Amino acid sequence: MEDFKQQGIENYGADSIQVLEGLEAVRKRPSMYIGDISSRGLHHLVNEVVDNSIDEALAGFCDRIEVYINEDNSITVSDNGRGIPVGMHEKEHRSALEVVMTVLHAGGKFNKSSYKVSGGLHGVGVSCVNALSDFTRVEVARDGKLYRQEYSCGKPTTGVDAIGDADYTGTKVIFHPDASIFTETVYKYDILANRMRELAFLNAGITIVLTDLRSKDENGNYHSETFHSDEGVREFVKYLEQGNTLLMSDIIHLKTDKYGAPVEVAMAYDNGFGDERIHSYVNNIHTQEEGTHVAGFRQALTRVLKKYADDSKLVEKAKLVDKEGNMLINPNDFKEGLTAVISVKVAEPQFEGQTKTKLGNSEIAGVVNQAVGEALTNYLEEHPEDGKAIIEKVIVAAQARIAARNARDKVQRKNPLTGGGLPGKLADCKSKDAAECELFIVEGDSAGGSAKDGRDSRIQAILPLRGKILNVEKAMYHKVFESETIQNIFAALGVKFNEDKTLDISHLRYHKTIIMTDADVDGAHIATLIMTLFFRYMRELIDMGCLYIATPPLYLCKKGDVKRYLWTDMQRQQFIDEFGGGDEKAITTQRYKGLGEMNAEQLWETTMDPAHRTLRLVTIENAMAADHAFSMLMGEDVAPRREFIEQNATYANIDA
Ligand code: 0RA
Repeated sequence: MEDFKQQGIENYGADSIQVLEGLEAVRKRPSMYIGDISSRGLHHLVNEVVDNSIDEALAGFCDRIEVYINEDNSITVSDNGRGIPVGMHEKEHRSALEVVMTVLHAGGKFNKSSYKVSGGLHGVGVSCVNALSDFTRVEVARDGKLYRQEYSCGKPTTGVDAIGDADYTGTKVIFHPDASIFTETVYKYDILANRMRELAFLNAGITIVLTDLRSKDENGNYHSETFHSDEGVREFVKYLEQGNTLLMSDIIHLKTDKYGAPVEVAMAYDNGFGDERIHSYVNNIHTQEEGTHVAGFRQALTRVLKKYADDSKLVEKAKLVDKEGNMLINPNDFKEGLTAVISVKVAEPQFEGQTKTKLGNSEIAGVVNQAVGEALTNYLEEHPEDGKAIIEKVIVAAQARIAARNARDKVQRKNPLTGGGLPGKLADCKSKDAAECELFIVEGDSAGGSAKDGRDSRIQAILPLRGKILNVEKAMYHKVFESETIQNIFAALGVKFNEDKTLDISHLRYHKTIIMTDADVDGAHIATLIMTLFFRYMRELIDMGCLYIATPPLYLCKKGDVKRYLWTDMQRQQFIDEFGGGDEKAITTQRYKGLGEMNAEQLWETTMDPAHRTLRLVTIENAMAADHAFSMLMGEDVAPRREFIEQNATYANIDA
């Protein structure tokens, strides 16, 4: 009781913390609380706990958070904050710690930080995590003592026990997700690392350490990374631009709350020609569907750059004006090569849209517009060389847009002689029901031939590609539309591009596009080029789950009458053990170097037959990670690419 009064918590009054719902409700309908019970939900549990520590940090009482993936796939999150209060809760007649851990939505009512992460997306609090864990232990170091309580499925199994002394403060939560609830119970390091990295960029000054205790490397060390940013979202943009060449001397960065809400924005132009990459956040939540904060950013960007371009007279010189003297520049011309991170804190965020990740608060548009307008104007004044470089880039973008319109018109004009504009190389399927149709994009003409002969021609279409396709990460927008290979892909799919670059998929011809390349480094590279094309130009199709990668086998192993297609070296070793008594020479192995070595029947059996094949769905778990990966893999700088490939050496192994 004393405890709360000292902390000023009495303001909330005993009534404000009510038993709203039992945790049984959470166990009955977990998806309602954490989105889903698959991998996403599993990882969401960690975010939910870390968010509480971040809130404590934002309140100014914590600067270090440690996250461990334990050997049994339980998770430990500890922080050096004040520690969850353990004193008696007046109305509930039990420890505040127990209330926070076992009552839905109770946590938020205690901790008075105004921009709570936990007000956001799922924001259900640590009690939800407790409900969905078959074991939870909380340790609180506070007032010189260490307290501990344990739970099972959200129910306390011990009291709040003082178990020792502590000369520090903080909270440690250990939870083990309940396998009877989750369909996936193995944590993926990378998913957690991406989120921790993002949180470190978004909350400058906090150190987050992630350690995987499940396995050691050859030196006996656990895999561990420390995420910390002194420069906040400025460093975030630096990270996203790694591998690209910046067009300007510095990254534009602003951080202010003088317009009514805390706003932090960083932005830079690079010399690439892809569309803008804007990563936006509200209270640390990634706003995938954007919203008023992004709208405000765009308004300011267009307004300030338009004025600057006008004043510079560069546009006139480039003859990009009509008869009335109006600039032939449109807002999209400011998007090319732009990378920006927008982070705002909103006291009562309204989230809208399909995935509830679109900020609706109208006042925030003005806040961001003013903040960015002022900072950008000042920056351009102080860095006229950068201003000039940006405007020149915008001019090139406008010229490219006009060139692209011509190229696109050419592509999109229907040609009745070739079946309504379909590419001649396409072996189309008979069905016209897009929902059941599949397009195989196949590397090489010879593999294309086998695929064509082996397919189910009712629903499977084949588009063979010759050689490499254009790297759209480096190519100018209109070059993309001038590339015959890419024209063929767009035309076969039936997609079009509007004047504002948005994608029109109303005439999409296949709901599945399957990339089928050789299982070697070149094949992996071609697959990456095609994925880059989809990521930068047809992102919606990835989001809709329309893009797949075929997995052709690496080996055909035989022993007598037994014949098996095998995909990994481990499978081959098993075959050797099982049928050759461990002797490699006792079996025959055919190693498929390329798709072309398989005949039509083999290709159908192993790779194309919907009843037996394995397709890998291409997803974007995390737009930030994908953005970074594509810049690194496909950008101009060789050094980070080499480093990246060395660290993620799975491609190299394919050819081993
Ligand atoms: C309620 C009140 C106070 C702090 C916290 C909760 C708190 C919760 C979590 C969860 C993870 N780490 C945490 N750290 C703190 C304020 C306590 C005070 O005023 O001393």
